Amino acid sequence: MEDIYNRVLDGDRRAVARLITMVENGDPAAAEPIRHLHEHTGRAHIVGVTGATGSGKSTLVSSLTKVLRGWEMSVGIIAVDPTSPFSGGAILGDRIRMQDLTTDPGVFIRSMGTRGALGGISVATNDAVNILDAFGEDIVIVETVGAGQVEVDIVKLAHTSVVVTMPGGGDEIQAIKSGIMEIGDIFVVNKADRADAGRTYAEITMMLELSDRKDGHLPPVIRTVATTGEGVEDLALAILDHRRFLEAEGLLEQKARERIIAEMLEIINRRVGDTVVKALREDPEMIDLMRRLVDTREIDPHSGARMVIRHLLKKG
Ligand SMILES: Nc1nc2c(ncn2[C@@H]2O[C@H](COP(=O)(O)OP(=O)(O)OP(=O)(O)O)[C@@H](O)[C@H]2O)c(=O)[nH]1
Ligand SMILES: [Mg+2]
Repeated sequence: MEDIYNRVLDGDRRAVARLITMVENGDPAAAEPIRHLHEHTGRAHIVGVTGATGSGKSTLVSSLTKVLRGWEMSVGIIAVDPTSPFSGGAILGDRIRMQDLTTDPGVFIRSMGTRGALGGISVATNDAVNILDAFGEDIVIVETVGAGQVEVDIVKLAHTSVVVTMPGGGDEIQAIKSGIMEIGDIFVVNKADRADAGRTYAEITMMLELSDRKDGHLPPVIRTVATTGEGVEDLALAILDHRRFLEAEGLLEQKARERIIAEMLEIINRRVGDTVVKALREDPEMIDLMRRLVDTREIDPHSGARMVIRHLLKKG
């Protein structure tokens, strides 16, 4: 157990799978190996792939991986399935779609549930990305179903965010509402074999031209047919281009820093939440506070919250 991190660093795939299972289960024994691996992270390029259910993300990730493998890059894939807390049906579907990759030693595929973490990219997903990074993958791809906050969260995790849309269905309008236009670094109109793909392409291009990007990067819009691989090489090139852009502007470093800080804040959030819940249940002073808050209504929720925080900091 002590040397699971050495095995990860030595390229042992079973150790990688085992450690990811440990972080997924919240196993405290994962803390030590994660700590050791941290100094070996920061090399992989992290690509987030998000978009509506059924837009073809998994098929696209699969063809993209084949292109990257052709360029001798190693690829780690994490498919985050927010709908299912455990390995469910959708994951089985992903396995089938990505099946022809599983025999390639240069590809590591893993599905993870978000365990109801309010749609956010969970701490476990972050850990899994770090493990694959330390393992030595050149590219780590994280696939998530776009469901509002998740798309925004993925930016904190990814260096390059790819937003996958498909013709029709009014997805594009939905996308603007959820602020997705501001967060995507590359837009894909997948299923470009469908008749109405041209219109979707034109709409997205126009919206991007109108939107005001803070980083000065006008995202490319790429048409793909994930099932045949058409356009997928352009997507791979756009990802490598975006990395060069980030490097040239000094943004890669900045993103990496923001990501580590976001990760720590999320862990703090989680820990503080657990500590508060535990205190409210078990600490006599807190139980009394709850009584005054709920039963006698002497304390309002704002004052109650302040008192809880003060109490916990004092106990520190
Ligand atoms: N015609 C056409 N069908 C496609 C294309 N890409 C994917 N599909 C099909 O679309 C369906 C959904 O593809 P997936 O790759 O599972 O989509 P997804 O976005 O990963 O789906 P979820 O993970 O469930 O959100 C499958 O039946 C694919 O074969 C494409 O470019 N053209
Ligand atoms: Mg999928």
